[in-house]
Amino acid sequence: DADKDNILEASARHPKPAGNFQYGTAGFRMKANLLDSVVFRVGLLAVLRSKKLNGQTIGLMITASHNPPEDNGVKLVDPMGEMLEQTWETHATTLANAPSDEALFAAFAKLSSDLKVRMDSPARVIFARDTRASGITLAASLVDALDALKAEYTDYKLQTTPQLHYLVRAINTKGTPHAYGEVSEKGYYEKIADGFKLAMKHRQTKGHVVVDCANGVGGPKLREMTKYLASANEGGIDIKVVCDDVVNPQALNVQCGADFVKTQQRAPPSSKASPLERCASLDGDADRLVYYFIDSSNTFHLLDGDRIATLTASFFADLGRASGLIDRLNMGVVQTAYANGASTRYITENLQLPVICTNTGVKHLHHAATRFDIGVYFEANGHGTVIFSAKAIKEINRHEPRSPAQADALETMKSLVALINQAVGDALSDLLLVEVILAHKNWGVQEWLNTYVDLPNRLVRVEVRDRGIFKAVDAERKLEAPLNIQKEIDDLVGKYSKGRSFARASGTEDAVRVYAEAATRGEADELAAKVAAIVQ
Ligand code: NG1
Ligand code: ZN
Repeated sequence: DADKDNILEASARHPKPAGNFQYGTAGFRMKANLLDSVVFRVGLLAVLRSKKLNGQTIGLMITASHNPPEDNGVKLVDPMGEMLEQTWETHATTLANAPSDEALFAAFAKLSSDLKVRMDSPARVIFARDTRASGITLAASLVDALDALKAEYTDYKLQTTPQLHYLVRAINTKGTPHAYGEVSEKGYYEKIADGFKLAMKHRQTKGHVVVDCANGVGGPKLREMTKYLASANEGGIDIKVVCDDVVNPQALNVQCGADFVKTQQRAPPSSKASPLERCASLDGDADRLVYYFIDSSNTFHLLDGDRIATLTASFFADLGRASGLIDRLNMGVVQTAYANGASTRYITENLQLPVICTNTGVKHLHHAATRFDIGVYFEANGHGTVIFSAKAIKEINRHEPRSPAQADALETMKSLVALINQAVGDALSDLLLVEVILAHKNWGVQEWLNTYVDLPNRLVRVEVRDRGIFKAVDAERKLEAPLNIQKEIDDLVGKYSKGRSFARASGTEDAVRVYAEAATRGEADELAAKVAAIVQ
C-alpha cells in the first residue's frame, strides 16, 4: 500500500548504521552522526502513538541535555506533557534496530497491528530542538518520516525541553476544563510570569540572581522570559544572564551549566561571583537547575535538587498551614537513593512530611508524586517539579479563607499552581519558584543553606566488564545480583558512622555508579572507594 511504498522510499534516505540502539531513561542519546535513522524511525513511532491515541498531539524533542556538543538525542512526549509511556520505549528500540528498510517496514506494520492502531486516524506531532548544530538536519530527518505518513506537524524550532512539554499539554487540553495555557511560546511565558507576579505581590527579591545558562537554549529563552517579568524595583526580579553564548555551538555545557557545577562541586571557572551572591546554573536544555554561592571565606556551597526539594516542601507546608488547607491535602516528597541522607531526615523529622524513594529517572519520581495531593519531586542533580492532584486544585479553588492571612496564603498557593510547570521539571519555572520562596521567607542563600547540614558524600563511576550483571532492587538501594555482593557492602557500611552506600548500573552510561555518604569527608571517600573495589 501507499504507507509501505512511502516508508521504504523515505527510509532508504536514512540508512541505519551498525550498532544497537536503546531508548533509555533519556530517550536515545549518542554521537549526533549516528542519529539520522534513529530520529527518522522515532518519527514513525510518534505517528503510530498519535494515531493510537485518536490524533492527540505527541511531542518530539531533539536534545542531548547536559551531554557534550557533538552528542544529540531524541525523546517522545505523551499528550499530557509526560514522558513516553514505558511499554512504548520498547517499540522505539525495536524500530531503531530494524536492520534494513524492509525490516523496518515489517516491524512498523507488526506494531500497528499488535497495538491495534487505526491507520485511518489522524496523526499530529509537534517538535523542537536545542541549540546543537546537528539539530537542524535531524529535524529534517524527522520531517521526512512525518511526510511519509502524511502526519500533521508543527516545527517549534528552538525551545527548551520543558517548553515543548508545555506546548504538548496546552494543545491537548485546549478548550477543556483542564486547559493548561495558550498554545504558544508566548503563552508559556505569560502563564509563568502571571503566576510569578501574583506570588510576588507585596514582596521583593533580595538583590539579583546570576544565571549560568550552560551556553544553551536556556539563555535566549530566559532573556525572553524576563521581558514578561517586572523589574526588581517594581516587585519583579533582577536576573543577570551569563554563559549564554549560543553562537559558538562548541561552547555548550563546557565548563559551565548545572551538570558541571553539580559533578565538579565548584562554580564555572568564568564565574565572578562575590561572597553570598545568589548564583544558579541551568543545563543544556533547561530542565535542570542548581543554585550555589561562595561564602565570606570563599568556600563554595552547592544548593542542589535536594535543597530545592526541601525548600519547596517547607514552603508548601507553611502555605498549607497558613491557608487552613493542611488537613485536606496530603503532601509529600519523592527522592532517589542519591538524595543526601540529611535532606531525607530534614523532610521526615523537621517538616514531618513523608518521603518516597524511587528508581533513578524523573518518570519514576513523577509517577510516585501522583500519590500525593501536593507532590514535590527532585533528583539531586536538579531535575524536578511540584505536581498537584485534581483534588488539590479543586480544594485550592473552592476554599473560603477565614482571615486576611489565610487569603494571602491561598493566593500564593494559587499563583504557584500557575507558575509551576507540572508537566515536567523546568529550570526556568523552578528558578522563579525558588526566587518566590526566598522572597517570602526573606532569606538569602546562607539562610537557605543553614536549614540542615549535608552529609559528606562521594559519587564514583566504576568501569566494569559487564554492567548488565548488576541487578538492583528496593529503589536501587540494594543489589540482588551478583550474589553476595550486597552482604559485603552491608558489612562495610556498618563500620562507618552515618554510613550509607549503594551501587547500581547507570541507565545512561556504560558504568556502575557507587554512592557513599558518612559522617566525615574522609570516611565518605573511603567507603566509596571500598565499595567500588567490591564492584570492580
Ligand atoms: P544514570 O546514568 O542512570 O545514573 C543519570 C542521572 C539521573 C538522571 C538520568 C537521565 C545521576 C546519579 N544519575 O542517570 O539522575 O538524570 O541520568 O538524565 O545523576
Ligand atoms: Zn536536561
